[in-house]
Amino acid sequence: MRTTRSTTLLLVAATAATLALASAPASGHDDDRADYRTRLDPLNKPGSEGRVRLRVEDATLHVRLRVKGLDDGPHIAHIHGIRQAENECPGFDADADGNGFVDLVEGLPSYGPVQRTLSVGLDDVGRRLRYRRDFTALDDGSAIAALGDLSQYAIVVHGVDLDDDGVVSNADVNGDGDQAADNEISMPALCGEIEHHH
Ligand SMILES: [Ca+2]
Ligand SMILES: [Ca+2]
Ligand SMILES: [Ca+2]
Ligand SMILES: [Cu+2]
Repeated sequence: MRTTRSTTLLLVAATAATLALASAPASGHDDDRADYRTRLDPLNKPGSEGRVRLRVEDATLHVRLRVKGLDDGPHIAHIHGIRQAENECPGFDADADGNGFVDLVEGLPSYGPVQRTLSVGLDDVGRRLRYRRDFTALDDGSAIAALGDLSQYAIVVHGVDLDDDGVVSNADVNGDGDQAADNEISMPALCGEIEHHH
């Protein structure tokens, strides 16, 4: 189990532009406050729903996330995207292998790589999520300000029970060694495009 989880975390993390641990000190003087919100819509988990509110204040990102209708098990959440790129939630035309699920990799052209992980490892577990968290850096160590306008990004909540055992845990449901198409932990459950909230 430990090995499986570690492998999965690496897979998810590998979608980030960089894993650099060295962090540049926050350099901005961004004293503006900007509010955003997202409605999360089901991608591979029908019946799920969620809302995220985000506020960028000075150099801090405040996040309030609520999701319900999930399968039991761990749910990783990310801000995905690239500045000035296509930062959208995929439709089912993104299901390139036709297996009925838009997996993490198939969705990347739409929502882009991971910029900020909102979850705490695999500790956000259960059928519903509810948390408030503050962040002062992106996953690559850059200041939050490097994201720019958050309406260029999307939020993805991962974790779908694919083998119907009632829990998100299997990183390779078909047992073929490929941990993308049928990975319960990285499988996107919901996605929402971030919008300004005035
Ligand atoms: Ca697929
Ligand atoms: Ca399962
Ligand atoms: Ca597989
Ligand atoms: Cu993600």
